[in-house]
Amino acid sequence: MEKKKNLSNIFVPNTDNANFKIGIIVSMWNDQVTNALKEGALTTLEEAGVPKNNLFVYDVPGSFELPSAAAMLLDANEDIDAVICLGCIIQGETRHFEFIAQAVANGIAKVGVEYTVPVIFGVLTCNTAEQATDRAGGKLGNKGVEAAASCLQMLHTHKRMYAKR
Ligand code: DLZ
Repeated sequence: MEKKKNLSNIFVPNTDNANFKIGIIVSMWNDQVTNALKEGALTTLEEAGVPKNNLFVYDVPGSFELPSAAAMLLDANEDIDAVICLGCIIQGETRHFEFIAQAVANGIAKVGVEYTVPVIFGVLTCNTAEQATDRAGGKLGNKGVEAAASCLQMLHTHKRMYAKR
């Protein structure tokens, strides 16, 4: 079988993950793609030792809603240590792509800075549907896996930074 190749070098920290509580927000636009991202993220986190009960999955209508849903979750539940945002924005005939992609990227970054916890950008921004499926369990790997790996890396960085407080 052909080996699936992620675009980045993935390092998944696989120890001391049992106490992390992680929110996963999934956009329902292009849901075949985003469900594959979700599966990739869930499998990676569980294989790294995060218990199923510590993973809190929520759907939102589209990627535009990802930042506000991440903020809502962090506001509503102080136990959440990090949030992974998963979405798929595909270029259409109108200018929606640039507005949504820009707003989502800025919004997700802002939530992370405001709450000082990892808020991960697991959003595909593609020119074609084929580019998206290639990156959602296809020949270029799975961005959901990368998002989960980034999340665990950032959680350990956060833990080290806050250890002396
Ligand atoms: C409206 C819209 C369009 C045209 N395209 C996408 C897309 O490619 N990917 C995506 O995640 N969401 C899209 N949306 C929906 C918006 O993100 C949002 O849900 C609606 O504008 C309602 O706020």
